[in-house]
Amino acid sequence: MDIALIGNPNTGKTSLFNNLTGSYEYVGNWSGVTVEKKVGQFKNKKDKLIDLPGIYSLTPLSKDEGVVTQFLLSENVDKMINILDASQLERNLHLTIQLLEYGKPVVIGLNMMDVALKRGFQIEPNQLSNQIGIPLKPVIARTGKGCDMLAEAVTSERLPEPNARIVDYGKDIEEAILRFEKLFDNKPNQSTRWLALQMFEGNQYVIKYLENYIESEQLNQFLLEIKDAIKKSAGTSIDQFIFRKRKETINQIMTDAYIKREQIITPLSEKIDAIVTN
Ligand code: GDP
Ligand code: K
Ligand code: MG
Repeated sequence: MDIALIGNPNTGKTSLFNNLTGSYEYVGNWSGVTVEKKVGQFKNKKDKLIDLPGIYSLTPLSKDEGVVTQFLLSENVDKMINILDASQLERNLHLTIQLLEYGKPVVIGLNMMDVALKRGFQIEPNQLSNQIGIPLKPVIARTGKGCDMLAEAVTSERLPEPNARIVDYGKDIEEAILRFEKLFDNKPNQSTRWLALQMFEGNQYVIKYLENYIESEQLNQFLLEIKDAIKKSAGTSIDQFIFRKRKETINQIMTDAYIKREQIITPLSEKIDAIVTN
């Protein structure tokens, strides 16, 4: 199976990649750009791990976001590991939501657990996993702690379908997504919900891709109408509106499963051993 490793910059992707794969890896560039591509083999020798550039969101601002979007549009990925920095969870979850919307099975590697615990964050991995609705394993990629559990979770045969509707974007957008689905004669491989939301955000790679399926004039008209509707009803641009809706969902997740400053001082190593198992 092809498993992709995706996360924000500096979340420990390289450290995790090295921990999950054996020594074998090949290095090249992603097609058309000078961005390094790394593919390694899991220690089980059956599954492949594909390293992607670190990004905060899929909507392309630079070639790195472009590489990840193009990858999701063109390559056949079976599963994904979304690596998160546990000490920067709020910021990291914006990408997670976009991956859930993509619809392929995702497992979260909650990294930097030592940093988060040292800063006094109280984290409930199981509750966080339930809130987000997908498997989650706490890890410390720098030392390798928890990495075997993560490998086992992601390479196991059956993974739950992620909840692509984790964010309810409200009447205007939800109805537009339904109308969007009717514009296709032939359905693409990717989730139309994901394609619609990426298009609404202005992901140029997705818009270009959609022109293979829908006439660009019809696509532009459709896009203008929904942008207008959001401007009228919410007074903001559609990308800001989408960002805000995701933020509301993230805030809810954070309230229920995260950050409560700890009152009792337990030694750090004991806290880590209680939460991150080998
Ligand atoms: P990338 O930019 O996402 O590939 O992240 P790297 O693997 O290069 O890691 C960035 C920095 O964080 C490096 O200095 C790592 O040694 C460090 N790092 C990675 N994982 C952990 C972790 O779980 N805990 C701590 N304390 N540091 C980590
Ligand atoms: K780095
Ligand atoms: Mg790296």
